[in-house]
Amino acid sequence: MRNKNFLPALLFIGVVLLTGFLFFRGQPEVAEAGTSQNIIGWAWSGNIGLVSMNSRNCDTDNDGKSEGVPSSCPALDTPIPDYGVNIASNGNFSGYAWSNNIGWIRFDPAGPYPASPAYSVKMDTVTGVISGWARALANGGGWDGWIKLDGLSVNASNGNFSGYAWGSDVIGWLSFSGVNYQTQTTFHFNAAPVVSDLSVEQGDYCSFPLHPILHWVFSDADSAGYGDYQDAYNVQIDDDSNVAVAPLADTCLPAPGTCSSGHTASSYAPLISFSYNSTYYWRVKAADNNSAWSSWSAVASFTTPIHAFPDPDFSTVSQKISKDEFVQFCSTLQAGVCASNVSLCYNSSGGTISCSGETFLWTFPSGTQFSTTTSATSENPKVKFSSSGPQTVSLSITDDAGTCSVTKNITVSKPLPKWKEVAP
Ligand SMILES: [Ca+2]
Ligand SMILES: [Ca+2]
Ligand SMILES: [Ca+2]
Repeated sequence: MRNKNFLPALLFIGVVLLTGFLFFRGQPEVAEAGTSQNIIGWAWSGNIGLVSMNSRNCDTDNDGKSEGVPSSCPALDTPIPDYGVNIASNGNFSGYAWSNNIGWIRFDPAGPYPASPAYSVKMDTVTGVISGWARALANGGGWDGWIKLDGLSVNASNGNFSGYAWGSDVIGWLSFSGVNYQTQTTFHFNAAPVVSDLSVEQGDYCSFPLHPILHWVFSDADSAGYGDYQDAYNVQIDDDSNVAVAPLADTCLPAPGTCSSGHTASSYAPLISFSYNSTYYWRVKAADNNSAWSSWSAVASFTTPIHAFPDPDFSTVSQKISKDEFVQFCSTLQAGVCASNVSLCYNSSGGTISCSGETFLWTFPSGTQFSTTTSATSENPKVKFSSSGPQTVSLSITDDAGTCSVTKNITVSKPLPKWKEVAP
């Protein structure tokens, strides 16, 4: 500990006299009760002695009266106001500590601040490192009362403070951990989330281009009890396994993209154009609502279907379809029966080919009769409707990439007359 502080001795004495008056009389408004503040214990300075961080140091049963111990506390049953220093969930300090020598020390004093940083005391909620300014309220008469908290931190595993603050010549070095004193907090340190179980949903590629949907599982030790949830994510996709370098897509570019708050979905549908029969690689990381990021997941991969899905369609040979009359349905080119490939399938080169030879399944209204040579699994069935009016007909085609279907409404007319009436 340095001792270079006799210069302002007169001021120091004045402060002591002033705070003797202040002690438990001119107390500032204390926003929170001592029990609701999460810092307790003592700090110590060679110049001003012990600094109490919470009224519970001397009033352990919180009945507003001192227990009289330890010896730095007011005598037994001396009234004690509720006070204390608190760390909010965002790391900002508030509240007051008490020194028998210099009175109240406020941990969220208003600026302007005497030097950088330009803020009152706060803690990094991940590292526990403390920075910013506190201020002794007895400042004045040439003493600014500022205390710079720099080189001070909280051990996230046990809440113990360590290190020093510098409080000008009056206070000197203020230590938060020593043989006979310790400042500590019950502040809950945020746990970083974890992403796992990456999966890809390939879905239906009949109507839309390739649109794999990427899924992951977000977990956070603080979900239970503290309600943590995913608030941002970053997905990178690439066509080589080195996803980190020059990815095809990065959801946080242009910034901030999905790295900004409010991105709670644990799935993502990439907007890039995928190719068939190709392998893609991806990884994801996510942040909780306290802005703590997970590590990147391991790189996962998926392969797109070997080619585009079938594009089924059909027509009828005759324009007019009548009840109880056979009508030829056409899906593929068949010599002497159907004139063209109405349905189209695809090969691995991306070209269109006939669907002939793939798996066909037709659905006609009940009561529809097939010709003797065709059935519901024919490429080009010939059928006779048993009802007139609008009828629903569907065709699905399955190839080695997938299954797609088409449904159309057919209008079936009343039966044709069996004979023409001829005038006698
Ligand atoms: Ca008490
Ligand atoms: Ca968390
Ligand atoms: Ca790459």
